[in-house]
Amino acid sequence: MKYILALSFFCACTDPSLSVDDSGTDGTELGDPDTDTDTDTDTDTDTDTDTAATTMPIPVPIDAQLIDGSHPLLTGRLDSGDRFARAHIAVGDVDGDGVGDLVVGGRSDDDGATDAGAFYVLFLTSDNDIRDVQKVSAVEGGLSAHLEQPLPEGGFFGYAFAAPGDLDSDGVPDLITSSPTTGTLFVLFLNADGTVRDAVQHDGLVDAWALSSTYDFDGDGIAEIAAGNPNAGRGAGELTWLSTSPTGELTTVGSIGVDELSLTTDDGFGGRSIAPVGDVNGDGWPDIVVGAFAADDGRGRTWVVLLDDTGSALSGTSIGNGLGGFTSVLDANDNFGHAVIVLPFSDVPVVVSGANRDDDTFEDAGALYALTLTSTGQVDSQVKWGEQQIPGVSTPMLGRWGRSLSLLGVDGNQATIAVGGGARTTGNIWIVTLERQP
Ligand SMILES: [Ca+2]
Ligand SMILES: [Ca+2]
Ligand SMILES: [Ca+2]
Ligand SMILES: [Ca+2]
Repeated sequence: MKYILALSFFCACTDPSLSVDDSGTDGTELGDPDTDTDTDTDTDTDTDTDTAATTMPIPVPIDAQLIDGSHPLLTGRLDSGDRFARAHIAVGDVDGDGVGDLVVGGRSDDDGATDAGAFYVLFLTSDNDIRDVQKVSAVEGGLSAHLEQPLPEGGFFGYAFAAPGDLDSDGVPDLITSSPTTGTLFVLFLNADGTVRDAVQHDGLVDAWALSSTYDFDGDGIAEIAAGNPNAGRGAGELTWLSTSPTGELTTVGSIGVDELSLTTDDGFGGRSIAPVGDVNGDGWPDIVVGAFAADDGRGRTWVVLLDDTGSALSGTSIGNGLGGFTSVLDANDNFGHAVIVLPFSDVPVVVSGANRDDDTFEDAGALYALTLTSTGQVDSQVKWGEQQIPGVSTPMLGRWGRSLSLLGVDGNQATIAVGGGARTTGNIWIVTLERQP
């Protein structure tokens, strides 16, 4: 048997289109009341100590650039409550200019109907700005001509994304997204200008609140898609494996849930983030990390799930408050694990997990934790990136920084990621450059 890491997972990627990732976050839907009754007393005594030594495996944030509704290319386009950047993904180089592009969802966009949803293709420049934007919604971007019915009210189109690569080999990367409230998945074949050339719609497979393109277990050249439904199994949550094809078919080929892991009701496993992590335990088969942000009274957990050659779970380790070697203190409703990505450095991969309702600076400011893992999936080292430690980032009250994450690329000792914030406002996204220090 063999597997092919999706999109050259461990390459020293200079092309952001090679990045694998998924999304992430948000959440008014599951235990995330807008009428926040959080009664945290903030008695954290975090001991986020770096194990100072030679070259630190965990990089340091060195730059952050904000893209929000004040950007000249977005002015007047984002409305309050659109939830821009609830999820986003490095889809690949759509326009073929050599720079990978970023798809950013706005699941509560009101084009066509209230909360019908939308996404934007942001054509990035090499200095992490955007040079053009294409919106795809019920009324823009050529989508509606290919749908069986209009995007419905409350469908949250664009809630989660997977980047499967160029499925149909026409030179333009393609995209998979979801309307989780209607149980619909969309395989979208894109044009080089970001509009939709064709769409294949699938109803009834899975309510996908998280999506990720992972590994090619069956060796057909296309990585299997992991879809997370945190509401499955009375809220224990479940991951569903989907195999896709060059024509946009999707077939269920397996699952991971309460039968495989020690999940309990309301853990919310699979919501709202899943990411490939490489071969953690060195058995030759690639493994995954999966968020469970609702677990433990909303403190949240991040699972490291060891897989066999078919994607079945061999075992899982949950990382959280007092669990899995994690040494920071999580408060109730911090939502650790709401967003998860992996920085695929060639030697030691770094897991980044968002706790977008961290209150250590102020209410729901948000924070990120960066972790390296032992071969058993426990935390080996960890660093917390709070608001004060990110150059240029000043999150507003209720900033929810880190509600969503995506990986733009890794090049040597540098990584570039996108970080969503502003959950209760219009929404915003930061492009953050990280660098390992000698
Ligand atoms: Ca491009
Ligand atoms: Ca294509
Ligand atoms: Ca496959
Ligand atoms: Ca493994």
